[in-house]
Amino acid sequence: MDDLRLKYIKAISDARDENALEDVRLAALGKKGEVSLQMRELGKMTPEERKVAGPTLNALKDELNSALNAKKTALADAVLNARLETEWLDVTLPSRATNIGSVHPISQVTEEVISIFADMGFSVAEGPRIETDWYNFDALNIPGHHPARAEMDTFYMKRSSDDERPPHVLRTHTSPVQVRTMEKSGAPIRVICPGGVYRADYDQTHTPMFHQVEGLAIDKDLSMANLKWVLEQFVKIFFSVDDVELRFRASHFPFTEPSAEVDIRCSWDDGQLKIGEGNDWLEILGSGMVHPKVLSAGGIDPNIWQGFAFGMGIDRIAMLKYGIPDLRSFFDSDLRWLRHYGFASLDQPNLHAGLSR
Ligand code: 2U9
Repeated sequence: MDDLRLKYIKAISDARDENALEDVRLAALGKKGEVSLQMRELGKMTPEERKVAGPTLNALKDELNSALNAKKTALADAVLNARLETEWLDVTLPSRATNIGSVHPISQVTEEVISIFADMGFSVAEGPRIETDWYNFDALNIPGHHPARAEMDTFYMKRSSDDERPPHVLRTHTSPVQVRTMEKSGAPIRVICPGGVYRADYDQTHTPMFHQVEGLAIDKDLSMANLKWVLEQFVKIFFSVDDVELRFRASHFPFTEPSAEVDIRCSWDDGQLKIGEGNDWLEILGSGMVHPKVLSAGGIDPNIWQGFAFGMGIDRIAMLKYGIPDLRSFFDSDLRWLRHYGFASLDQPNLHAGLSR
């Protein structure tokens, strides 16, 4: 037993790595290991012999196990120490330059608009950019022969030649999202719908894709007065002015009756726009009371419910607020432009910290 002990204690101490140590363990304590075989011999002994040999063998087994564990830890420490001596890092070196992206003004302004209307109880809805002609036109009281359809310079999707159904369209406004909201949730409603829209038009002030935010409020007793208050709040907070005068000009949209275009008082001095003062007017919104036919199309009873709607161009109000001169530059993906007009990702708008930098 003493020989066995000396042999394995030495083998453990001599083991150079984990594999060698495992071989020693198997040779001593594995199923066919020498110590394990000795344990098996206990059964053949007389009770007296077993009384002496049993505890001695168990003690040997325990001692070898402890020695194996201690050696295992020592080997792992040695490996780690070797690594620590060869691998090192100079934490005082300057870090590599990283390219930090910026938030596009359209995303920034969309978030600003959302946070202002959210504060007034409006939620946000989104919908598909490829729409049926029913959601984009018919449900909004724009029938097939209506001049608004032609005026909107619609992009039509392609159907196969034997398909008689009317083609899908790229939505020309976000209004279909409000129709879908009416169908889905019914009245009352407070919702705004921001997103990209498409019209086949390209010049200094038009791009074939641009962004709108439209709002819809439906309830039993809403009027133009509520519309005016909501828009006044919006303009004041968005442009950070204490007071601003709104001018409602009678207009016509198929989906609202009556309809009004909304101008805000402003001045243009030395090409510098000031909101809320001066003798000029700036058109920023279209609005009106939702047409009864549109309520019906959305499954809402116009004899019980009524409400207001409005729409504005996000790109346009972004240009006005941040002094961006050219609409088309929004969509050029010019890195220098994005760095100049973009916003820091941690500078997201919230009403309490102030909307902008
Ligand atoms: C439903 C009912 C009514 C949305 C409205 C306008 C007036 C409007 C333009 C502003 C500038 C579009 O970006 S722009 O070219 N929009 O003038 N939009 S009322 O009316 C709706 C929408 C949906 C169900």
